[in-house]
Amino acid sequence: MVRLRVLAAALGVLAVLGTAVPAQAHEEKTGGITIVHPWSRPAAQGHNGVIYLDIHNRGEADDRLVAVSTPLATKVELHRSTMEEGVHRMEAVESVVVPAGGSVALAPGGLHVMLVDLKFMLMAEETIPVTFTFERSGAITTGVAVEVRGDDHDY
Ligand SMILES: [Cu+2]
Repeated sequence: MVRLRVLAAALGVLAVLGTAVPAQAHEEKTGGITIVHPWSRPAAQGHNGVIYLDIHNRGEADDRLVAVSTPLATKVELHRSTMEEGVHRMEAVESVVVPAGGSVALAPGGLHVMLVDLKFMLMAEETIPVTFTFERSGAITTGVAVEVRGDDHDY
């Protein structure tokens, strides 16, 4: 948290985040949308990072994740991983639909948020500030935990 506060101050994002970047942000809500346990992996400055999360929609209309932003990356894209003839590829997608009364998982090997050209190293056990914007329900800014997991490192 100490390093995050320094980064946040340096980037001038504290005004946006207030004082609260919850370290254990397992659920955040806006409108009918709930974000469940967003997490990232350690990554080096200048490399790409990744964010995974589950999104639930308790609303009565479909919604779409249309943008993700963080001051820690030069650019943020929504990607889908595919496997074609044994070759791992990623393609950009414009948005991710979250069906009414349903959910969508951004998880290793499938949909994910790509943090392009990190401005800072992502270290294990840090929490990074990220804003998720939905077409109908608006924006949620929350802390995303940087975690080391034992699975392989494909996006
Ligand atoms: Cu990707």
